[in-house]
Amino acid sequence: MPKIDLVLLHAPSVYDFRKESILYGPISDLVPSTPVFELYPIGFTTIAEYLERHGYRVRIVNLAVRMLNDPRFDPEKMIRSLKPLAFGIDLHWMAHAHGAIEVAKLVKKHHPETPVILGGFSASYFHQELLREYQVVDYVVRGDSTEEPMLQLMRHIRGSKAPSATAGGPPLSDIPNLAWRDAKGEVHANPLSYAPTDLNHVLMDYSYVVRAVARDRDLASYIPFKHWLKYPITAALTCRGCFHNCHTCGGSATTFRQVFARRKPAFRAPEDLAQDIRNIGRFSNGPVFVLGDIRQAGLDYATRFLEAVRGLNHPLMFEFFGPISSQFMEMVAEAVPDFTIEISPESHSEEVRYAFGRRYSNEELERTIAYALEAGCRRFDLFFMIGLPRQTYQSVMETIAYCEHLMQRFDSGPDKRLFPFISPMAPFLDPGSRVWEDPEAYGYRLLYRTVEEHRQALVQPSWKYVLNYETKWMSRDEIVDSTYEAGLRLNRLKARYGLVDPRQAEITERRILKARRLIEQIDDVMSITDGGRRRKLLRALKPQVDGANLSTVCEKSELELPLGWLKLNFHKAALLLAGDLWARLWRRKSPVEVQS
Ligand code: B12
Ligand code: SF4
Repeated sequence: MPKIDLVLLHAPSVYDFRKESILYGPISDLVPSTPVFELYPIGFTTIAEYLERHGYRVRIVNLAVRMLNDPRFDPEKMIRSLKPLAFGIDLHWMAHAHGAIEVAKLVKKHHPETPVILGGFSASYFHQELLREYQVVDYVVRGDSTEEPMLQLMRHIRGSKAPSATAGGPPLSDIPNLAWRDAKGEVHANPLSYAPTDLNHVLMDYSYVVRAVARDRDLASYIPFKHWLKYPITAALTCRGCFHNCHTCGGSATTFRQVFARRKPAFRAPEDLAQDIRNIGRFSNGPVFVLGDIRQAGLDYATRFLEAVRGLNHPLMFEFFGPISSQFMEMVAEAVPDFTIEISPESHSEEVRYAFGRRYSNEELERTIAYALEAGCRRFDLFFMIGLPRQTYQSVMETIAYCEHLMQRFDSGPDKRLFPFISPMAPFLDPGSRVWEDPEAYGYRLLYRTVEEHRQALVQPSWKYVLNYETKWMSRDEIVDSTYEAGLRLNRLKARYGLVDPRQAEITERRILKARRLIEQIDDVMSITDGGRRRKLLRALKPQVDGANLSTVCEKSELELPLGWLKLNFHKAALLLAGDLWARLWRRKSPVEVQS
């Protein structure tokens, strides 16, 4: 088997989550992952595909999902067995501050000479601290587009390992976006000079993953999240960057400009985006989530995209950043009849919504819902959030009352397609967001600032102590209390309006009440000053804590579209693989090798 050049490792949020007793709370209820945040960045697949296209061999190992799915899986043994030229670890989401560093330590323990490369949004933001404070990190590749800088870094690494006669590769100081430590321990950050203005250089259709799974005979390491085989949702990315400036978002226009040197979003050509979706349909019948509002690049872009996907017989999920006109809704419905929509008004209160950075009224929102349902939208998800500027406990409860108003208006008949959800902004306020940079100006108090503080926060016994912020309007206690109370009320409403099965609602209610009791018990234990006793008591709570950790305020299945039994198209995937195998055999016979 040819040698692997790069292994991309995705760590769990907290490395030893299987041993620690942590009440994670509803921090991941509204995304496909569990609180371990086992989903790896889409960028793993684009980096891997780009490097493979240039003659490097890359393997993805989702340690988090393997640890979740198999209690006997030993991540250290796995890391020891891998012998690539370099390891890459994502610190994209700050929630991985613990796991990513612990995995880097394990890599260095077993492969002290092998370079460890970190990348992703949070690594980019904290590159100085990471290289200064953690000797286990050798490089940070900054930016939202690292395929080309990674290629240059791999050339450097391969060159430095080669016998001197053939050594090559650019010097570290020439690699765009790279931050590195020299022999004297000094940290250097090369300019962020690579921020491509389009996404034509990357392939975003998962074909690399399908091929790599067969080649490495290791489906278990490539699975994106725990239940993916049951619910194979995939994503298609319209762009990198954003035109908007929601104040708590670490992926806002301001953050992209300041942290990734991106002046405006880079869009995938609409026809390529449509082709990505068609390619996904070659191996999966599951829904495709079109990430980023397709109207962001203008109506012409959206129209071209809809034209290019016209007739697609595949469930598409669209996210829209604001109200939608009836004409546009009809255009969507006409092009892709099997579509769902999600919008995040964040609060029922227009004052809070405005203070968050979203400027539209409830009237516009309700009109949008009405148009969508009328146009045949299969389902409409509404997302509300807790922990916003100007939001009080009372205001959160009013959001739930507003949800009832919406259910009365749209869900009271047999047609139940409007689904509201609520969750806290957790575990962290985003690094690099406007609020992060100037918390007081927005009424926030930031409790942790450094990677190390976040790393330690993540192993606190309950999510209340993990949260890195509180606001002028709500303390951490109130954020937690309002979350559970809102969860309880919304769950009862959903049962009343027939959006969830009453038996399921009862289970959810019991789980919320249990989580609430546990929070109180943990608070009591935390007030004990004897550290040894405190640890012992917390450990004793672990079985109960584990039982309360999954899907606290709503069931994951509430987010899912009902699918037929055949979600992964094994037949088509096999044909895809056969085609690929044939191409590779043919290439092996060809005298022209791919040059790096
Ligand atoms: C799409 C998206 C998602 C998708 C994930 C899709 C995926 N698998 O990547 C979903 C909806 C599932 C999601 C979930 C979450 N998200 Co999100 N998400 C986004 C969003 C809207 C776009 C991200 C994007 O464009 N990525 C594309 C590009 C930029 O990244 P990429 O291709 O994956 O990776 C490139 C670089 O980042 C880098 N890179 C990444 N990893 C690595 C590793 C190495 C070694 C290297 C060298 C480079 C590298 O190179 C890649 C290729 O060029 C952003 C907001 C925004 N406007 O950016 C928020 C954002 C990234 N998410 C955020 C958060 C907080 C979350 C959650 C923690 C929320 C929650 N509590 O549930 C979860 C985490 C889920 C998990 N890991 O299990 C924050 C992150 C802030 C931070 N610094 O921590 C953001 C910035 C804004 C927000 N609040 O939503 N998210
Ligand atoms: S939350 Fe706002 S700023 Fe962040 S990605 Fe979404 S629309 Fe853009």
